Amino acid sequence: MRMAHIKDAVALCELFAWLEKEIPKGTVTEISAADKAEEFRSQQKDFVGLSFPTISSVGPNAAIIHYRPLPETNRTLTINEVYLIDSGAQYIDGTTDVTRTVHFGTPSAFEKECFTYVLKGHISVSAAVFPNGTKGHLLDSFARAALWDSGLDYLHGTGHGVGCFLNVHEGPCGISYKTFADEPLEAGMIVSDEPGYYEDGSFGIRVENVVLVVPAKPKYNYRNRGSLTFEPLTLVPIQIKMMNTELLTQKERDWVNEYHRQCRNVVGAELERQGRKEALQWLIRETQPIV
Ligand SMILES: *[C@@H]1O[C@H](CO)[C@@H](O)[C@H](O)[C@H]1NC(C)=O
Ligand SMILES: *[C@@H]1O[C@H](CO)[C@@H](O)[C@H](O)[C@H]1NC(C)=O
Ligand SMILES: [Mn+2]
Repeated sequence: MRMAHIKDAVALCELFAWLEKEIPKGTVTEISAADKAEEFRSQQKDFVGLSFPTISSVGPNAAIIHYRPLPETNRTLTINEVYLIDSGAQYIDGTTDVTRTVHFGTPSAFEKECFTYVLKGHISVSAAVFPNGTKGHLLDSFARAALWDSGLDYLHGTGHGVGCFLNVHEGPCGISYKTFADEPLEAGMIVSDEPGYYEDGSFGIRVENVVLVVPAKPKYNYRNRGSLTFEPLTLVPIQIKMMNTELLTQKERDWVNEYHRQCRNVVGAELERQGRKEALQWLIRETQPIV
């Protein structure tokens, strides 16, 4: 699973570097961007196919949660609208599912504010330390707290189980306001962490990583039950331009910097090995520390 996620990140770094160059020409559409993502993934070792139809959506289309581009709805990507791409692949060594929300021009203050609440929720789940045996259900509100605090929310679950060269959506665990498919989380399980925010008729935001449940070692060990946390398997930069860093706490800024350091080290080494220079430059630029 780790290797599959590194290869998948290579493909997405290539995609974003390519989009940055091509979008100003006005020739990239939701469908052609999705096709390009598939083309880059298919160049990776042991690629078998997509793990689900790509959600490639710009502006108001991204506010439709289960949108997928069709010839009738296909919009052109521009430097004026937020772009959301939720995509993944099957490799013989693992399954991926990742969402990134980016702007190729200048996002509005409101778009950044909403993005930042979503990011805070994503981090809150990803960095959570919780007792062994906790059900994912209990973590769902962690992902929503920053949005709720401002009177916002999203109408879907926060995470689903992910198989390894198996179903991209699978049980027995999940992170949802619903209580079904909710076996207790155990070390070694893999789930997604994907809060979002959708402004009807305007834009959609989602930040999704696939994360591995790992043992944690907090200060105490109440009744010897042990503690767990998550380790991100997805290693794709989260666009700094979309963040209002003033709304982030020091702990959240540290999380972003540590996450980006890992993306740079791990995916950077693979980009270098594969000789993908432009994507490597893009990765280095997108993983500068924030203050
Ligand atoms: C998507 O829209 C663009 C124009 O914006 C058009 O050139 C292209 O053919 C469309 N693609 C499909 C598959 O309809
Ligand atoms: C969690 O609990 C299960 C079942 O009691 C046990 O097998 C496992 O080792 C525990 N994990 C940790 C990290 O304590
Ligand atoms: Mn997902």
